[in-house]
Amino acid sequence: MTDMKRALVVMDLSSVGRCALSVAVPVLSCMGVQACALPTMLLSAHTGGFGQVAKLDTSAFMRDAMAHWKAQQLTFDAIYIGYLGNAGQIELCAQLMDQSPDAFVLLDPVMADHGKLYAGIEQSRPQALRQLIQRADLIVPNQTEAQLLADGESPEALLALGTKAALVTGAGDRNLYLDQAGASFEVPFERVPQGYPGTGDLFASVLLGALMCGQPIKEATTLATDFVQRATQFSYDGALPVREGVRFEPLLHLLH
Ligand code: PXL
Repeated sequence: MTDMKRALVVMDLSSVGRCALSVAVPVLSCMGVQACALPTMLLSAHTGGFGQVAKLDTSAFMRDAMAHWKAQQLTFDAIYIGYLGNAGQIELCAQLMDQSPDAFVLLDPVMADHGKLYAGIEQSRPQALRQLIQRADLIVPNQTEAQLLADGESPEALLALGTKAALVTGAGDRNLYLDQAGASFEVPFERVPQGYPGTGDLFASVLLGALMCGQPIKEATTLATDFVQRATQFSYDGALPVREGVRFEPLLHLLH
């Protein structure tokens, strides 16, 4: 039996609030993918709603981990990049791609939502991320991130940045896919009246899990869209505090 596929998941570990690694690792595990976590930051909670959080930048650890994997010739089937602790980690991500040249690269350019950059993300981030976008197989910006990256132009402008494909989440009430081969489709969804932190992480994690299990992009997008819709509805119906994120744990079995 060949070993299960493994994904390197490069994003923060936030203790409270259900985002980033706290979402990606359980989702990928549940879907039968080995999730190898590389934390870019340690935080006591995500940055949207818990005041002044405790933070540790783990860039030095990232470098040591990468050197270890290089020495051991460890590579990954996919590299999933999300929230980065600082712009310097962009270069580390480029080196990770060099170390696993055959990896499928999923880049979530996490930096903004609802029309503005997240607290602590520098203005130059959209420009700086272009270095990774040109090497990505798939990027999954939300509407705000797509506009920042494409300078307000239409989603097609994202492809000009060199990524093989782009999936813009929450473009109106639909998720919109387009790729260099000229394919495109939309998956509509119904928004609950409340936005939750971590929904982008949940979406991208389910999407990657499905792709790594061999599902075609349209099926994978539909699965991820439906799962996020269901989880947000579940959280909304339960009147859960928004800053706690989406309560996906009781629904994980649906991905198994
Ligand atoms: O879900 C995106 C995200 C990831 N990581 C951290 C965040 C956010 C969004 O606010 O604060 C630390």
